[in-house]
Amino acid sequence: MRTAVHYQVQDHVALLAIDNPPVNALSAAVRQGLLAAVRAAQADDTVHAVLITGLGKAFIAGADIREFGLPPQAPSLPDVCDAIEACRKPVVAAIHGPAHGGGLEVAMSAHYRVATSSAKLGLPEVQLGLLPGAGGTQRAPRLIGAQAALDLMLSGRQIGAPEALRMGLIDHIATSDDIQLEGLAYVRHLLSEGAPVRRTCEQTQAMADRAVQQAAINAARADAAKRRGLFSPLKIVDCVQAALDLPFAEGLRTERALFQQCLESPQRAGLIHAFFAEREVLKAPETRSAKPRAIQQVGVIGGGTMGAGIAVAMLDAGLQVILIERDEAALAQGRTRVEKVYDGQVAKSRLTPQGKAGILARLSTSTDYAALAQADLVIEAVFEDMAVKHAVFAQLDRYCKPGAVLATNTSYLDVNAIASSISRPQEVIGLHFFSPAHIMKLLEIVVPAKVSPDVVATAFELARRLKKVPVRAGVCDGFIGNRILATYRTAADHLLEDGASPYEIDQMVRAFGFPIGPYEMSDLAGGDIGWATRKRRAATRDPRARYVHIADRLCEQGWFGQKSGRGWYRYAEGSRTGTPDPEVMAIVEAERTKAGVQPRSFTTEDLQRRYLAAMINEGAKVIEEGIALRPLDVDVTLVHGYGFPRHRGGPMKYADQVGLAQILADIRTFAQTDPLFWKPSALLITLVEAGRDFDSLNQLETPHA
Ligand code: T1G
Ligand code: NAD
Repeated sequence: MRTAVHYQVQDHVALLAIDNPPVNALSAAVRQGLLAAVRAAQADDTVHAVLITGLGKAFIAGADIREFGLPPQAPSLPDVCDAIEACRKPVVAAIHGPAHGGGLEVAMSAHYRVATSSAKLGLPEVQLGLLPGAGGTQRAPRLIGAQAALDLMLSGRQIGAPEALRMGLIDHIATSDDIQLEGLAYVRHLLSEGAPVRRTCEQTQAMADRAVQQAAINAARADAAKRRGLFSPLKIVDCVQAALDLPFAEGLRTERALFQQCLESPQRAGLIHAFFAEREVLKAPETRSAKPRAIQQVGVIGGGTMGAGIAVAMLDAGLQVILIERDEAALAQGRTRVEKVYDGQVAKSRLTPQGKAGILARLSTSTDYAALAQADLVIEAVFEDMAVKHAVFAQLDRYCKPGAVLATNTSYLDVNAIASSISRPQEVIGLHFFSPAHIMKLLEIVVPAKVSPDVVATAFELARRLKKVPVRAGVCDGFIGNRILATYRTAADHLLEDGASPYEIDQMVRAFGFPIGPYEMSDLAGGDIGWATRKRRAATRDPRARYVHIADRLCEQGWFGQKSGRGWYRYAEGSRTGTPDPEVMAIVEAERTKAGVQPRSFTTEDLQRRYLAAMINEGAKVIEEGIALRPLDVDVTLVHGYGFPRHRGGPMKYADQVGLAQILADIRTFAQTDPLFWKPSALLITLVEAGRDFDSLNQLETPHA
């Protein structure tokens, strides 16, 4: 059994070294080891002081998140922190790497804190639907004041050592990265100064001015109330109010009670699912079996909406970029789109003019594909037309060096067909970015049949360098995200024709936690894109399938959305906020009559159940067909690419929380009027019959082959 906390005494200093790789999470074994070590140091008369450090790359990354939801094991972290604080000998926390959540709470319960210059400190519990539940909400304000403490706990951001020193969170910045050595030196310095035990719970200076503290709490409460249905932020504010109003021990009791409420909230389960899912998606089979190729020079074909954004993403990652366009005019527009992004950053003082020049020095542009001869990877983002894609790939096959990775940013087209159109299909992969490509985190890595594993591994490594969240997807129309989007958007259109208004549907979707609804999204992206897709699909559409013509009617009027001043909503000159449009409702009513539909009213719950059931059912089909490896891949895709509220974990996690039997029952009810659209997923039926949930598939080493 690995020792979780190493204990030794050196020159009257008890050295406690936490050893729980990879990030020294505060598992039960670590808590037991820490408590035992503090007690041993306390009882050992030869010990004059205690030093707590972490081995490996971290001090402590917090409580062991995997333990949440499991039966608690003693000692609790609050008890460990109280024991550290109560120690009658000076305790020093020596921090390197991350000191997050419970890790920073351990450090704050120590009497003094030293950190390396590269240390990162934070209280990110809010990102897990929790709050600092080991005294952090009571000790942080006593050390740094209510405002700074609330900022750390409500943003979840991590700060560096210099900022931590300025705000009084640490006492000293080490001069080298050898934290054990630096920690020992600092302890000796404190002992030589006769530094007393300094308990954080007794600190009052930072919260002395009550009016200032109360003002900070009131401001934070107002902000927290605006955070779209999130549970824990307001609880954090309540805890800091208790820190101001109550004696320490009572404040701790308030914190414990509110922590328990957060622990029981479904948001905690959703956010922790999202945390681990974002790490599991990185582990595609190919990343285990193959080595990525080196990428330094990248070609981008097409400098339009996506090409320019992709070029910026590559430049931001420090890569060399060659932008290719079909003619000089388009090339100039492409370069201008790229430069505009950096001009914006300079204007907001996020980048200096020299910085901008340095970045653009790595950008070259051309209309000649021969310029790509040394590119390690080339990605095309030209028109969504198979003939254009084939023409471009023929050029790439002719000019690119052997071993160059050839990628397509297509949204829907058959990547297998694109790959088979050239002599080296094993080098072709889909890299599906989302608009704006330099901002949106999601990257669908579309794996065609003939691709070689190291090309897939290269794509995942590129995603890491671009700081994207990659999801492995198989080839089908729309891959994971756009395929599911097309289905729940169709469900919305059915509801629209059956009697709901686009505005109440958008409202329901926003109330559920999405940033915007499907009709607002259409107006933002441009209704013409969906119209082009519907036209492209018309030839292969199942003639038995219900088809709602309302959106086509709007597009025939040129009402594409924000870009044309009206779509589903009307937009005042220069405004991005639309107002409901009675002329749209007139078209909706006319189409209902044409379709012979007797409109009916829907409750918000009716709308929500259909919209989500469509999303979940299609998600299950995407998994059963192997397009997505696991349910968590669908969750990460919808959360990072389609605005699905992160605190619900994703559609498949949400389905587990509702209960798959309920979801299937709803689908079967809806199928009574439309059996084709509402054909239940075979996987969903199997899981319900087996009494299992989607999460049971996430644990599988080889996803449900
Ligand atoms: N518990 C369990 N596992 C953890 C973990 C944790 N706290 N942190 C990381 N891991 C796993 C992670 O899943 C991955 O596993 C591996 O470690 C490496 O992580 C009472 C309630 C510290 C910045 O929110 O933000 O304390 O995939 O890939 O990029 O108040 O990990 O290899 O199997 O992310 O170098 C608060 C969470 C907890 C910090 C390092 N703490 N961790 O990033 O590595 S709640 C957090 C991180 C709490 C108390 C409360 C990051 C990191 P695997 P990684 P990294
Ligand atoms: P766009 O019309 O804005 O840009 C396409 C660019 O390709 C144009 O500048 C055009 O001049 C250039 N081009 C066309 N043929 C070329 C050729 N033979 N050689 C070099 N350049 C050529 O289109 P977009 O929205 O950027 O979409 C590009 C691709 O990305 C499409 O496949 C689209 O489906 C996909 N995509 C779009 C989005 C989105 O939200 N717009 C999101 C993801 C993926």
